[in-house]
Amino acid sequence: MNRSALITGITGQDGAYLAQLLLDKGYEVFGFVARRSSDTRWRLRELGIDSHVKFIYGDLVDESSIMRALKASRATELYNLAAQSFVATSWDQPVLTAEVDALGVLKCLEAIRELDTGVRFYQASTSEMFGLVRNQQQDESTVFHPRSPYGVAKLYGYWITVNYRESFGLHASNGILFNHESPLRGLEFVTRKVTDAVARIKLGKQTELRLGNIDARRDWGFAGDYVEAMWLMLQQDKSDDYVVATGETNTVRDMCRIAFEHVGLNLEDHLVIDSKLFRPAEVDILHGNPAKAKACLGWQPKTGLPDLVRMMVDADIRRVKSEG
Ligand code: NAP
Ligand code: F7E
Repeated sequence: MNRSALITGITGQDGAYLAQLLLDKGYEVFGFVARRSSDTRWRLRELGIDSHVKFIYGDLVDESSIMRALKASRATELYNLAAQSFVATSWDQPVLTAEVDALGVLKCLEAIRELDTGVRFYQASTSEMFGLVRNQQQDESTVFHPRSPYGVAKLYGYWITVNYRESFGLHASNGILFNHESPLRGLEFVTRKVTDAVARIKLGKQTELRLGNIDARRDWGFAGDYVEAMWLMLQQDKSDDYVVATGETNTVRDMCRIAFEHVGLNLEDHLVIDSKLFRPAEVDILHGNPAKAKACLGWQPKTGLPDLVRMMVDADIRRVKSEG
């Protein structure tokens, strides 16, 4: 059977790795891309797959463009990864965040309902929905309490996906993914900000690293491992919701230490705490329990935090060196 997938957010970190995974599996891959005034395809080029993806222009705020993309691609699977995904920005642009991260999901589901082609749907839900956590380790039954406009918008996306599954029998699944990183991570997120800074400090191009709350704890995994879980969810007979995490939690400080030690530097010699980088409300700790994904999908993470951080530092050293 010919399999084709439409990926929104294909120019982002996860979109690039997912496209690579699906191309390797023989899928025809369509990328739903927003028109931007500058180039956004560097990740696809880094993976060497830019010319293998078929691009369709559209925007999640424009339902007609989603409908057209679904028709043109004849996709059997739709992965909705597009989002305003930076938590800090969601306080500055809360309405945009809701338009894209909440209503954008509804628009995808409405297009699927209207076209009635049986396309399977993946929604990129997030551990940010747990926010002010109620359980020591969070799983699919943990109560949600989002702490940012991003988390609140994503919670709508989560529930509308559940609702359309229950109301209309759509094959629609939520992946509740904990933080996942890679050399393709955006520079605004803390891990990549740190690994880029470590590379620049090591190569004499920067002296300090300014951070906010380094006591926050996250359950960090490798994006390349996590996209496999997304695909597995859509291969199940029944759609469902799954936590995807490593089951380990570390502080931002721990993560920094690994990065600095990898190149023989001392974190304390370069770290500056900047109060402007603290958030109006913080998610202090995230610690996932991926037992259901393991039992039902046979998924488990392959990459631990130390290997992930070293991989990112090495990639950033190569990049900074190539800048000359
Ligand atoms: P990312 O690197 O920030 O990528 C976001 C993607 O969304 C980009 O391709 C961006 O396009 C696209 N996009 C933004 N607004 C759009 C719009 N209005 N219409 C169409 N496309 C739009 O994010 P990521 O880390 O790959 O994450 C993928 C998804 O998983 C997101 O939904 C995120 O919220 C969610 N998530 C991420 C994590 C994580 O730790 N990475 C954890 C849980 C959930 P441009 O490149 O053109 O801006
Ligand atoms: O922050 C702290 C910050 O921006 C992690 C997104 O992919 O994962 C991501 O959201 C922690 C926070 O990721 C800086 O306060 C300290 O406690 O890397 P981050 P995030 O907010 O956890 C979830 C699961 C998603 O769904 C999101 O889309 O690090 N922190 N100092 C800092 N964070 C940043 N960015 N920059 C700092 O200077």
